[in-house]
Amino acid sequence: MSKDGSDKGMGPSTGLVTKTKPKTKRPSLYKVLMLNDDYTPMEFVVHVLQQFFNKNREDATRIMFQVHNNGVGLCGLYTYEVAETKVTNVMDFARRHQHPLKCTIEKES
Ligand code: TYC
Repeated sequence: MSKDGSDKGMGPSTGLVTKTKPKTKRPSLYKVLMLNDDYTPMEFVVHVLQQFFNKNREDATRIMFQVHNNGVGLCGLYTYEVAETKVTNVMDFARRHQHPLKCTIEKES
């Protein structure tokens, strides 16, 4: 009860504290996958992996060979908007250099 006599219908305090769970959900992540083709030069792919996916030369080379040998390779995991932007920017860059390099997005299970 407050000093003015109103208790706003709350009754006596029971000392019970109810916690509300913070409702922050982690965003879903998406894989950006690079696809092999017969024409894009290996050095160009390594350059793309360094410039657009912040890989060092060693990791970039490993991923490039993974794609070259297996048809597909993982460039990174990002939120949807970031993944989409990477794919657009990479394919734009490749097209401007007249290479057929392709990337795709796949939802992380
Ligand atoms: N297969 C290409 C070549 O032999 C190299 C390559 C690697 C192309 C990875 C695309 O995503 C790629 N020149």
